[in-house]
Amino acid sequence: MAEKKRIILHVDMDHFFTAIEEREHPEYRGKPVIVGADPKEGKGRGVVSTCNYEARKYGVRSGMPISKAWKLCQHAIYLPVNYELYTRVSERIMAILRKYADKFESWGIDEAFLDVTSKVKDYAEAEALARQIKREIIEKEGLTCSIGIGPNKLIAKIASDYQKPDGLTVVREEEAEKFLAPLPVRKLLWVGRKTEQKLRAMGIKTIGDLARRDPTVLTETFGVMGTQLYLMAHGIDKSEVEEQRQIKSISRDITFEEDTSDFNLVLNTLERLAEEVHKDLTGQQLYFKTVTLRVRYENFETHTHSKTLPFITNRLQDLKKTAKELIQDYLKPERKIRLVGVRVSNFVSAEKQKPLVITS
Ligand code: TTP
Ligand code: MG
Repeated sequence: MAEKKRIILHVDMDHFFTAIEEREHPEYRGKPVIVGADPKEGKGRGVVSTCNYEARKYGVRSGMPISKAWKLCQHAIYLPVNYELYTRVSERIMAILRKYADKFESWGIDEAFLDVTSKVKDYAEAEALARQIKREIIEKEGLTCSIGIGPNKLIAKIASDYQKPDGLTVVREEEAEKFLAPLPVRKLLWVGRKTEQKLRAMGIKTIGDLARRDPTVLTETFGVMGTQLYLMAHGIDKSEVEEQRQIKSISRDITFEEDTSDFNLVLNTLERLAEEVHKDLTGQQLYFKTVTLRVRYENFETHTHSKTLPFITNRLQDLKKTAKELIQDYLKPERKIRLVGVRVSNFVSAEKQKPLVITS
């Protein structure tokens, strides 16, 4: 007997941080809300983490300098990032989602893939299941999400983004190519700006344009990624929904809305990311030895650079200092930065290692 076709759901919470803030403060509803760095009357450093859909009407976006958001929408409600609260809500939502799946994979703070193949008989049942999930999240957490249903992770992820907020999009295997065809190539998960430009120069704007190309030409131009792009354009993705193993690392990164050579902005953002990683770390009672910095330049060239400390620590100042040391070589006036990230790893649990822990 042929193996049963997979049915995958991708769940993505709507404007997650701001939706939680609106839930906690109903008086914010209907007004533009922005979570991120302090705008300081337009002089603020740092970036927008996210904003609600009212703020998006003014052109505000994730990763934008907060000073630019201030120019676009001064009357918005500006709030600091309350990562502890968002993480708690995220954990509860993941627990709700996990029980609906054969295999479950969380993806960042507000997204997850669910393989529901054995739980449903067909797409109609999968759709009913998705409605039930949406209902449970509304009832228990008062938050909306968007869900995509498809034959693999790629289609499910693109489908969840298709109608937002509070969306539900079902794409059966036989509809996949038609669904993808009119969408811009950017929607294929890892097509960045540079690849997009290259494709555009070849006259390829939509996923359909890409699907019609000769795969050998794509491979000649893009190497292995060319084959990958061709398969994705045809809606093919064999990757499995992978259950999580033990936490090996904690990381945060941010893509700037516009590539930047403003090093104050980069350093300030790096500090904020370190603070977020640190909160998570203390929440999980972990101590680290290794810090890894990630920098992506405007041409998508990505560098990671690690340093392993000679001691274990959970101190924010160790994390900040190491991350700042690691970034120095990458701050070049002629090279704009697109993304910056920080990761800690090489963990020792606090409980096991109490006597060794350095605290002050
Ligand atoms: P997203 O799912 O990308 O965004 P969102 O949930 O705010 O909005 P949407 O309705 O379009 O899904 O990211 C989830 C959360 O991660 C978001 O609420 C804030 C945070 N985030 C950052 O801190 N920095 C970023 O650059 C991005 C993209 C998100
Ligand atoms: Mg989201």
